[in-house]
Amino acid sequence: IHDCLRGRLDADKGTITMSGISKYAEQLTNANRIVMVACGTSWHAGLVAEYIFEELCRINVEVEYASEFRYRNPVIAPGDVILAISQSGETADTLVAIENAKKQGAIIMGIVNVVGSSIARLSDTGAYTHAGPEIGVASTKAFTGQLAVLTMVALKVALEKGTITHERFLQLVRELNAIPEKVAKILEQNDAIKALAEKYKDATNCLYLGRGYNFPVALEGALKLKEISYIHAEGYPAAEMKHGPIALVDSELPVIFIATKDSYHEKVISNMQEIKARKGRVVAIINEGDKQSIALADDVIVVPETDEILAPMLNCIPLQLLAYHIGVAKGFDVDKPRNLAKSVTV
Ligand code: F1P
Repeated sequence: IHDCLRGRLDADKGTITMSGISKYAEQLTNANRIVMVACGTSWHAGLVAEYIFEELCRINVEVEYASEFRYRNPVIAPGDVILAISQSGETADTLVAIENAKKQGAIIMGIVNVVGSSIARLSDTGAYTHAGPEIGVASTKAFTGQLAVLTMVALKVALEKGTITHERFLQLVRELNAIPEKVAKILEQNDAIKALAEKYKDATNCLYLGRGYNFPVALEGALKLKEISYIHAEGYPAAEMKHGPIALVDSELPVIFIATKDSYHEKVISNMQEIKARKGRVVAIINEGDKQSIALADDVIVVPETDEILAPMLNCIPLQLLAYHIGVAKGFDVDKPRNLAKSVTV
């Protein structure tokens, strides 16, 4: 996050500089629609960004799996901006999706980690995440980097469009600047999360639930568990639980709630009550002093408070650590999960 913010965010002056997007800044600001295309973890970052762009910029956003988008015949209209998100910059589905859109005249913006990669080269404009090399196959820090960059882009567009007040802009810039320190605080809890991993490592299924900005975090937590611990996991919007997944809940099922304080908190608490009433085992990611969650959950992981828009950057980290420690406890090579490739180039 430090590397990603450095040179771009000046919290003292309250400015964000992103030279990479300046060339097409006007098209982005006046975009009729932003279509985010990505795969896996990067797609989850796109989902969080959808909420952020809609909230701050009031632009219509769609988030598409590149692996579907490339084979469809999507309608690309003048004023559409295609935003490709990729850690490796080499994912074939994302690459072909943007090639197709480019042929139809769309402007392509790339949010890519690997400098000089194919997606970066094909993009008309964009910003690197500068998250550094991902050592493991499963994306982790790239996700937080993508969220930081996407948030900075949204903030710049919102300011330009006038859909955000200067005060709110400054408030978010200051909060963004405080994220690295808060991430470090979460990492200090490594041992406690390792102990939780021991407790839950024999689960055969896991449900991850969140609302709003934290719904994609639930998806990402479940994906990490699948990728590196080989435990079947599903991420769901907590509000959708009653439309099906609630049938899975019994005393064996761990349900991981992303329950940090935000505008959805009371609703998340009532979902937690529904799980407890069916004897599910609840692990909750919470903020300090959340008595309601503490009373309901079997286990909690406390993360520092931040603005709800930025919370996914913090909330994903204990979930990544949990998946990591469960994978290690089960004796798996978490850096090279079976059947997965760093960049899926076919
Ligand atoms: C997309 C992705 C990763 C996942 C795995 C396979 O990669 O699905 O999210 O962890 O490595 O590829 P990318 O387009 O972000 O490089």
